[in-house]
Amino acid sequence: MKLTSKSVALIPIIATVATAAIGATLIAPPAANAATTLGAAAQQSGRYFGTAVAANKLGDSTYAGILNREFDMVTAENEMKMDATEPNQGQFSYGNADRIVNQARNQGKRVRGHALAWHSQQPGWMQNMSGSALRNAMLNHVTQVATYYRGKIYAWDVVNEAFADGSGGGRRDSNLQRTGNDWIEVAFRAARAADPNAKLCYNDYNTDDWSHAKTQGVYRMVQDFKSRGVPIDCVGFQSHFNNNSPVPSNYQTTLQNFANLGVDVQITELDIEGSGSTQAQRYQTVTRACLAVSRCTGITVWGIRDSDSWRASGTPLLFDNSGNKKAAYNSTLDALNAGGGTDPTTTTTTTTTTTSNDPVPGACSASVSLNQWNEGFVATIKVTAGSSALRGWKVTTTLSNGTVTGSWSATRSGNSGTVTWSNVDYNANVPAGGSTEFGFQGSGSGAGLNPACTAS
Ligand code: 9MR
Repeated sequence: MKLTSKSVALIPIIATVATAAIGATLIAPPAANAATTLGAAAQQSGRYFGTAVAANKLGDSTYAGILNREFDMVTAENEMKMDATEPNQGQFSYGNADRIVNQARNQGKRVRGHALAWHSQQPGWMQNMSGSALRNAMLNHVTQVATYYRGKIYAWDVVNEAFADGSGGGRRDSNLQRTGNDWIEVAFRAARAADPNAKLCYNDYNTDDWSHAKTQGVYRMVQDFKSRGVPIDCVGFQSHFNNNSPVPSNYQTTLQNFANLGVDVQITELDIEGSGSTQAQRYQTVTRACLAVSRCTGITVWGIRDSDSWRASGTPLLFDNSGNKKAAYNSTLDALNAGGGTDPTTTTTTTTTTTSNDPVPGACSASVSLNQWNEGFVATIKVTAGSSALRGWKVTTTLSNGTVTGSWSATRSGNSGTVTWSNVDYNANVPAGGSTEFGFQGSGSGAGLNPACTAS
């Protein structure tokens, strides 16, 4: 029997078998009991539906009412950016970000962190920095903020908007970029060390059209990171659309091609200027594209009511200024309730680690992953238990021509020559065969660290 998508939709039980057999992509029929909120509707296919939140609006009862009812993921619109969290160098300020994080978590919602490193919205003290001072300041910022929120963040936008617009497909010029092309991967490694369980994303705009040079540039970077074991888990597509920057016809292809690299994809800042059925249709197109890509794990809109938007005059959101649901809300909800097809993606993950000694029963081994630039380095040390669990561990490293300037997830003795590291409370216990990581940054050379581990 030859199945058309129309006949399959009418006989869903057979459709499951047919999908497996012919590898087709099908949209499932609407659920019998359709969900009535965006979050609940997205959860039916294991996805989330989130919004950007502003701390100073949490006291607005209309705003908070919609937030609590509709969304199951939250992004701080500005409160976790570098200027907000480190207004003076070395002085961290988490008050407004905490209000958003605590409100979300108290309501059972998850949090996307936005953003650890960005050329924009840097605090004044950072804007004037360069070279290794800036590199170290950036890394310290990533480490401190990700450590502070460890365990509370579903996914971090580790680096935001690092690629240039236009035809070249290369990096954007910025003070961070001028510290060396490896600044992005170094930031990702520092974020991984600080919060090993958060998904780590690269986030950008104008990367929705597969044929654009910028999209291709980001794609090549993610491909390179995956092939070299740089810890990246996801790519965020901001997806700010209007008539000058419409939803491209190949949007789903873009999401799928990135997913095929072995990363999750997320729509992170969705808004679509317009009104009525045209806007509703476009929201539905975007929602369906995510649902059709199994590794598209969720959608976040960039605000709640039109009046909350960074471009309010374009009425780009799902609720009007009074908090009423718009046609775009209904079309989005319907698309979520209709569920998603599946894609034939297979996942491969490549991790490159230099192992310096193999674990033996009851003992441990340590290996190093080093990022060296002209004047400094970041080292991530992986501690792996042998065939017995560890209750504590010590690692020694050798720094012949370098000095430690900062570290995370270990207690340190010394800062050059032979440096001894021992576990902190939360990473003392390592199950048999399991591993944990700590890291440090330094000036000079990190060559020849030669880490050695002993159980303690
Ligand atoms: O919505 C944010 C707005 O309130 C800020 O003034 C602006 C400052 O840069 O940032 C807006 O959010 C941006 C996001 O952080 C990154 N992608 C583009 C978003 C819209 O400009």
